[in-house]
Amino acid sequence: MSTLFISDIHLCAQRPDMTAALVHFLEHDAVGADALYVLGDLFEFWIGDDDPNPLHQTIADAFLALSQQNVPIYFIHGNRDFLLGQQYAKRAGMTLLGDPCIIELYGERVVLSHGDLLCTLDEGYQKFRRITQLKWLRWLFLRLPLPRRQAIAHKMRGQSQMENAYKSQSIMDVTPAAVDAMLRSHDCRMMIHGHTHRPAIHDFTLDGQPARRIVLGDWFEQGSVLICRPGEQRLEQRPLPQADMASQG
Ligand code: OKV
Ligand code: MN
Repeated sequence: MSTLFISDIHLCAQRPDMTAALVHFLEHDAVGADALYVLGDLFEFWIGDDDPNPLHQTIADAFLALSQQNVPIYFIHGNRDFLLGQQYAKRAGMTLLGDPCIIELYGERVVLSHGDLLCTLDEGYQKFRRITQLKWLRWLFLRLPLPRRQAIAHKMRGQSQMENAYKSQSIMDVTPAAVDAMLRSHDCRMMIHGHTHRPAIHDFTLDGQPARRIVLGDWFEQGSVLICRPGEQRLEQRPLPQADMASQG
């Protein structure tokens, strides 16, 4: 009996070791789980389900195989792969969820979110979000020819990297008041999110009652997974499978 949560894997063609690590996780660790939740930023960027990037098919195949072994897979968009659509979700056997989303986890109500919504002090990012959330602008973007989308996305990522270099760590973390408000408005005492790349279990008090916020880790130098069982949550960092094993699949 276990439910798994991962996020912030940031898959891209430049990190074949990460793709191999995730496929290994899906084929070995996730089999037999009650469910797998992916809380966003599975991919480093996403410019449409029609992108022929072979990495996307490799990952879709691995997720689909897991879902066919009766492990339901749920996906919440991150700030990087927010354009991932129903078409790809179907190919990967995943169900798309909104952000935030409330689930009942072994009898407890839990809020799930990617976490970017909670970083309210990051004004530059929140402006980016407001613009790219506009329905008509997304519609337009997705109708551009693929090379145009690639060029625009490449430019936007370069711009963002320069801006982030000047942002302080505290601006890029969650705002405690935003966490409290999200828990209160959904009548929950537990939240699970990613995005900040600061894996931790934070216990605190909310309106006189114990509350818990679990932050998932990223996959950059290691794997990271939250394993939930009735009454228990364990956050694990895992070394990547050996490179020679990874290349053998
Ligand atoms: C994802 C982020 C790039 C942050 C563009 C409309 C517009 C969507 C888009 C283009 C970029 C996603 C889809 C990407 C996240 C960045 C840079 C910063 C902070 C438009 C709708 F405006 F051009 F019309 N995009 N891509 N960033 O490369 O995946 O999260 S992306
Ligand atoms: Mn993120």
